[in-house]
Amino acid sequence: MVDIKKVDGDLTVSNAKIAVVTGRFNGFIVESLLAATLDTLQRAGITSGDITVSHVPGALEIPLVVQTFAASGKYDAVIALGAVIRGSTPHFDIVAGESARALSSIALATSVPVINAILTTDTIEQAIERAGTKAGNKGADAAMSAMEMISLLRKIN
Ligand code: INI
Repeated sequence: MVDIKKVDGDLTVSNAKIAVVTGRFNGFIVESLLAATLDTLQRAGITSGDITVSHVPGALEIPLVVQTFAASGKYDAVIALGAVIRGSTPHFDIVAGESARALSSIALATSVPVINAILTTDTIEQAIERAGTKAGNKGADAAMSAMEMISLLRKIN
């Protein structure tokens, strides 16, 4: 019986450059995501010189900057951080849907992992829960996902 080949990513990577694109809208939530992303990346051994952070007005501006980082060829992964809250957003479906769709297509078009940590919640309480309280911190999860994807793509390639 031939062994099945397994290719999985690790959670530690060396020499990885990571860009983080951060929305200012709902900044109170998003800055908590950013702090956890940076903390997790650095605790995993990514040095501050290999991390670039960029701020944009809101979720709708995030994809263009993510695309610019991804297409530059200088980054191993790009993380998108934002918060779209239905309760305070009449055009929630447009803002949430368009940003998510664009991020997925950027990853496929550039072959650079794009980690979508734009929270989409019904209420501000749910957003707070995902930004460092009882549901963890999606910014930290995004950092782990970025490292796993960088590692996996390096192994496959
Ligand atoms: N942007 C967000 O990141 N979150 C939101 O909840 C939000 N709301 O509520 O509208 C939001 N809107 C701004 C949008 O992303 C653009 O910055 C704006 O439309 C200018 O293009």
